[in-house]
Amino acid sequence: MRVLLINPFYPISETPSPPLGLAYLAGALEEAGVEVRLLDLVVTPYRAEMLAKILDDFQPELVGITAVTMTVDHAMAVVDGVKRHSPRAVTVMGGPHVTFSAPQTLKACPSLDVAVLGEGERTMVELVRAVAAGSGFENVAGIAHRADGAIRFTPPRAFIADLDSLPPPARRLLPLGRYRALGMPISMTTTRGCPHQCIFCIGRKMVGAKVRYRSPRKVVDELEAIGRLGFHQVNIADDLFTADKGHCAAVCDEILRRGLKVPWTSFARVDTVSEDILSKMKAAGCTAVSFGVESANRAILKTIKKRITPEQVVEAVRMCARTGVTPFASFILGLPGETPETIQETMEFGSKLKELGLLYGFHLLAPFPGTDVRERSNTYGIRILTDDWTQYHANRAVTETETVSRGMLDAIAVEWETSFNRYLGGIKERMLAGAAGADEAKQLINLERIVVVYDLMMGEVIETAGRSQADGASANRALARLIGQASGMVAGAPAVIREAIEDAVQKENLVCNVQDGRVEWRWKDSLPGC
Ligand code: B12
Repeated sequence: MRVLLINPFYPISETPSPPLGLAYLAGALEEAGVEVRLLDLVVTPYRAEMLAKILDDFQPELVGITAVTMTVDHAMAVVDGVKRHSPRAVTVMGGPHVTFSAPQTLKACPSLDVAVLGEGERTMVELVRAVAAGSGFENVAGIAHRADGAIRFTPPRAFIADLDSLPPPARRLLPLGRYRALGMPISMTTTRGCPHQCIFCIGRKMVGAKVRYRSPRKVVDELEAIGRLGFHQVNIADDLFTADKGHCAAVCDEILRRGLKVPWTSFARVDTVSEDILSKMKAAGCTAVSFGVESANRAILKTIKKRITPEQVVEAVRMCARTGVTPFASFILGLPGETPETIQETMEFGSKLKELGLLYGFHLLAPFPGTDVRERSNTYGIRILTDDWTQYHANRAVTETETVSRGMLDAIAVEWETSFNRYLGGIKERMLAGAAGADEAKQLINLERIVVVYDLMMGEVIETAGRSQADGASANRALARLIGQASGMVAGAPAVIREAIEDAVQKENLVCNVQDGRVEWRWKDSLPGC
């Protein structure tokens, strides 16, 4: 059996990491003897002909695609493309969006055969077996599918109790080299589950209220392996890495025992950290923790069931400062009960805490399917303005409260983005005047390089400009030629383009092949050792 897994497009501004959920699915499928390929449209441009070629070459019996709310339209378009070209391939969608909107998604996308709800490893293997056996899908738990012209749910599937029983994510199928070239982090998990009930999040419903733990030994085996891949940072993507201090400490102790030096970050709640655990995390390589703070207003914090106080936030930031871990806080504007005054309160809170070393950012409320805030929006006084899922990226308003309009929220988001651009503009001016600090200059150069590498990748510039006749000249000449050709094909200052390409070559993200008298430059996709 052959399965093609697809990651749909979403923009680089969301700092994507290699698709971990799909890698887990691929690992489970391979363990069951299935041949798997993966197409990642976050770092490879989508073209119908390219999809057709993969479908023709690989002939998958089943095609699975993942989606969050903001990517589901793109995912559905790709599913349409798959069905048009390979009508006999069974199409399956999974991930947090379809888990809570299966009937709507199946209705909106007639090319989609099955929606998988929740964790997918076991379900996907059973689906493949059902396809191989030519049986229906009614015995596969945890899905919604089409039967007799209707959409039917099968019984729910229990959460995977023993995470250590899962095969490791098959990362070698992912285009890791492309993510590394873009300077994105790589992610892994140590737990699944979240006991909290925040009304804007589907975490608990998606991964269960009971936290399930992987053994620290297995976690650190994985960290050790991905730590060798040359990513600048590992992101521990658990909903709540610090849910249990015992588990968190055990993972850190194992890292320390092995003497690993891998920089990593994690998500945390301000009420789950202590100075002890932060010190241990710091010693084990943790550079930053991300706290969901959401609001500075007590009444709002209560309504959204966040169950934290502004005092706990201040204390957590202080503890981070004392232990040397960078604290990052994310706020959501437009929550139930939001008024112009509470927005002001939250903004002032953020900027006050900046003095203690806090980095912070804002999102606007996006009421995703499955969240309490969407299901009971009227009770919460939230007006949902659109069901156009492409707008659910949380950077523009899709809701209003009684006193906070869409225009007001959008104006704040625009001002926030403009001030960041002003900040970058300021660095640029100082650089040109020779007065920029080393750190700020490095930040800007990094950002400029990311933009160039991304444009080269998504414009397929390397594939177009990087092919030529070998003329026996040196590798340096081949590189100079590539730089010359690419410079005319992407925006950006020639020096920035040259440095971005040279950097990618030096880090072996961009490699050169000379064969049969032809020079061929290409992005390195899979990385050995994982
Ligand atoms: C780490 C993380 C990130 C990271 C990395 C994301 C990435 N794509 O790698 C960053 C910080 C970049 C990020 C960004 C965003 N994120 Co985020 N993120 C998470 C988090 C905490 C963990 C995700 C993870 O790696 N899980 C571990 C893997 C193993 O699980 P998984 O990916 O869910 O896959 C499993 C199942 O979903 C299922 N499955 C998934 N795909 C498929 C496909 C098929 C065919 C099948 C059968 C099954 C299946 O099987 C997999 C294995 O069990 C989740 C919370 C959560 N509990 O899910 C939020 C979460 C996924 N993010 C969310 C959001 C909203 C975003 C953003 C839109 C942020 C924003 N602007 O608001 C962006 C969008 C980026 C994107 N397209 O993914 C929401 C999604 C809600 C929704 N309905 O859209 C979540 C659920 C959190 C929440 N608020 O409720 N995120």
